[in-house]
Amino acid sequence: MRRYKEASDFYAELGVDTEKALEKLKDIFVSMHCWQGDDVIGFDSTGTLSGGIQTTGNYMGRARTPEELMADMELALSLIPGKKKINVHASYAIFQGETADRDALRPAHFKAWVDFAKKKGMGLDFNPTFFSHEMVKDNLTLSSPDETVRKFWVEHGKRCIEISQYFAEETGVPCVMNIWIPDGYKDIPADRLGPRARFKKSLDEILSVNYDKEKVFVCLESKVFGIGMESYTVGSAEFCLNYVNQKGITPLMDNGHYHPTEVVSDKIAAMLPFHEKIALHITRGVRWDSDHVVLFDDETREIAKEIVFHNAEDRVFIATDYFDASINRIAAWVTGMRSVQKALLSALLQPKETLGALQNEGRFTELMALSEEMKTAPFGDVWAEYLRRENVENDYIKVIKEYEEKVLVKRV
Ligand code: RNT
Ligand code: ZN
Repeated sequence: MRRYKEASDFYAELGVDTEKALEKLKDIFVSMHCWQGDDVIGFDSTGTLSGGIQTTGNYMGRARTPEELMADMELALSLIPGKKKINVHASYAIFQGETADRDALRPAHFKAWVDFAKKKGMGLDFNPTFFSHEMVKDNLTLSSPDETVRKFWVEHGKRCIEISQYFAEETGVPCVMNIWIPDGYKDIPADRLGPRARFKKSLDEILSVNYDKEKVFVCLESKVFGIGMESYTVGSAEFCLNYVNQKGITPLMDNGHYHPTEVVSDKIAAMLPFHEKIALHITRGVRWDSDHVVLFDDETREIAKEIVFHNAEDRVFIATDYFDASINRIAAWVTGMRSVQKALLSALLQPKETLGALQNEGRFTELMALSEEMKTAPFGDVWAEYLRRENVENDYIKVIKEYEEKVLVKRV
């Protein structure tokens, strides 16, 4: 409390109201991905992850059942302040008795997720799963030249729109449904246009179903390459951006999906003038799209700054997307989610008017100096106050370690 008071005075001198910042922060939704808890395995397949993405490590305690995954998520959510949503993949369907293939999924297969979300008072986001399945043929799904394969995945996409609308209706919170396909080629293709033409046709077919655009926000996520698909990606940045523009759906940018010196923080302000809503997957790539746990690092802070400085908190769907199997998975969730929230708070505590004026007046020396000063401002004291007000334990490692010793060790 005393430290918060001092920090608050420090920020007030710069014209920043810490109370206003905390008020705003607690209303910004961050969607927590379910797939950190079980290394992206899900419940409907044989257990091998495909699609050019990879988890590494075998820390003990991977969630193996819906019950285990939900229990772990529940603990993680209790250690994360603010407003949250839960982000589910289609491969996490929960079957009671009879199973259904991806092209036959129904809302009933996700009722347990709805019950879980309702219990937590949270909304749900959704993702069709176009990987880890025998109908992925030669690394292709919606862009496959094999009509049986392509049609199977189109049907999967349609099923997922229905499930997304069910999520929105049941929880009362709009559902963000993100389409990402792994499709690509390891080596130089002879035809780069054919797969993209088929992908476009498939997306058109999926989007031909009737759905409530106030309740379901369909997104398209681009990518630059995947493991084993280094030479060509069907859903490249240009393809996806053109497609979402033409169809009026929502673009999704994953900050692991661009060339190493391109940054999503810069792209946000290039998208906002053209889109009412944009969506983000926040991740941390180390040397490649490695999906390390998100940290409170420069790029995460810069992304948050772009959202907050343009008052776009309601226009940007923020979600996490990473998977680390080499550390405690619950801690991975909490560290990553809190890092996003810390970045948002740090942006809310910037003297944005002053910084903006310095830019417009061409006073770049002072702009640089003040931006640097802000990095050592007493941010941590305001964050600690936020956790206190949200009734969230600061020392989450202690809580998670206890759970590890009591629950996770038994999962062998
Ligand atoms: C893959 C994409 C995609 C996945 C999830 C599991 O590179 O980022 O969003 O991580 O769908
Ligand atoms: Zn992603």
